[in-house]
Amino acid sequence: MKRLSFPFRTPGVNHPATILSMAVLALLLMSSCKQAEKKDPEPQQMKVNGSIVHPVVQPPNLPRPVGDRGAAKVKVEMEIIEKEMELSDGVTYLFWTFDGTVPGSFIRTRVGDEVEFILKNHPDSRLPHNIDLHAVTGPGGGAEASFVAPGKQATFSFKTINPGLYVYHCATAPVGMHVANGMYGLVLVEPAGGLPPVDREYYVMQGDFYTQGATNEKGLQAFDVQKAIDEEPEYVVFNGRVGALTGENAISAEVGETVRLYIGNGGPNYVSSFHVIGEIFDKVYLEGGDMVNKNVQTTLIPAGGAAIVEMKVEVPGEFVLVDHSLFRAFNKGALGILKVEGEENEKVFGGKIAEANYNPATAAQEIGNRAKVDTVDVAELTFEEKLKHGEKIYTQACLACHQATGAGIPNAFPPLAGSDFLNEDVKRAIEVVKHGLTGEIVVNGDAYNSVMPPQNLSDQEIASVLTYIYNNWGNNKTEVTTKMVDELQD
Ligand code: HEC
Ligand SMILES: [Cu+2]
Repeated sequence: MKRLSFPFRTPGVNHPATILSMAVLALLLMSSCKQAEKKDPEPQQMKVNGSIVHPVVQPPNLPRPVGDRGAAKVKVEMEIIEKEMELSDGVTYLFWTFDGTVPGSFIRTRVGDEVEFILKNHPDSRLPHNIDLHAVTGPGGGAEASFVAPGKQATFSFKTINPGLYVYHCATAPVGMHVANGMYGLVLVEPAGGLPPVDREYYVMQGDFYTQGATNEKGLQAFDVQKAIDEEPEYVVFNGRVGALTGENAISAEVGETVRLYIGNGGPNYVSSFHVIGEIFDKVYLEGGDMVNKNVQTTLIPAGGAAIVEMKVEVPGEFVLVDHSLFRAFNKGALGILKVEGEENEKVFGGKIAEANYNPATAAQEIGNRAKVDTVDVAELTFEEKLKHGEKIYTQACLACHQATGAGIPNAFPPLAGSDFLNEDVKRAIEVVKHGLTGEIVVNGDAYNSVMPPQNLSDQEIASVLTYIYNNWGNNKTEVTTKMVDELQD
């Protein structure tokens, strides 16, 4: 740049128009010169220096950042292993894996690298496999070139020309089945100069699993092709099993750190609505590409796709990674924990400050009045009338929690069908419906420790709904009268 500025200082070049046009020219020259200086060669033309043996690191960990190393020759060796592992406690599955884990080990490269990929299929395998890397530009992403029978190995090479986070997976027919059995992982191609440094990085991949047995049915479970076709998985999990990222396996960070998650979705079927409860993604590299979105609550990760999310963790606590299609999270396994330790930060989160009853006077009065009117003025319904009336009340007031058949929901709402708690003591049952219930109770041997809110029903409505319940679903056929309800203390 210095050489260029010299002529403008020469005396004699003093006509305003000349100066202006020369200034414009100088600007143009400067900017084009700057571009030429900064611009790396096209990724295809990038020269490689030296060679590196790529390390094998087990998820949720991954190799160290590439940083500012130049493009190099990178030798990746990967071994296909078919092996039985736990899918959930007491539930095992014959997984097909890259490097013995689901997802397979994380491959970390930079743009311009020349990758020599050696895929080995363990002699104990029963099937041939291959690999399709979405980071590869070439037929099948390397699938044909890497096809290997048990006890064989295949070598192929490719140059990384598009930076981004990519899925790899087996692409041997039936492809869906190879993926459903766990054959996927992520490959990162960092841009020149690397990604901005962060304090922690983790590797998480979602997948859906199709077992012949129902969710949590113990023992070795076979793959169920019909459930896979119908897209009805028994499990939706992070990193290949229920609990891969909870309890002792939780990922961790300290207050003030920035955490980067490389999130992939192997599928084979489901799309993930990835969310971390109690955190906001400061940055999301959408779909693993160059575009960065900021301040995101939930990011969509397609099957066969990925995203990079970053969050600075400001307060301690357990932050829950979920697929926000919530029944997958709470019933099928798609849950993980990011455990953050460190000092509380009350400016960011003040915690619970106070707790009090909320009892609007108008509603309470209304209910009181209604109950009085009912007991004083309304004649007792016949048994048949109570059944009809009770069914209506049940549908309006109880069904949402206790379910249409009175079966309840395990661990949440106790059953009313054949309930020993209900049949033992009618006065207690009336109290429950009148005043609600909190604290631990045991119903048919199962403990519940939850809250049933007071139901705001009139004495007549309580008599009807309980009569309906007692005379259905195998209960003891008690008839509850308005008088019985009225006699109990309000
Ligand atoms: C918002 C959810 C909810 C609604 C609505 C609800 N319940 Fe409950 N119910 C519960 C919970 C939770 C418990 C257990 C409370 C505990 O753990 O202490 C319970 C317990 C009971 C019990 C005692 C335990 C058993 O299984 O026998 C009875 C009887 C009962 N409810 C009847 C009713 C009736 C009748 C209605 C409708 C008028 C109703 N509930 C509406 C949530 C609900
Ligand atoms: Cu395979």
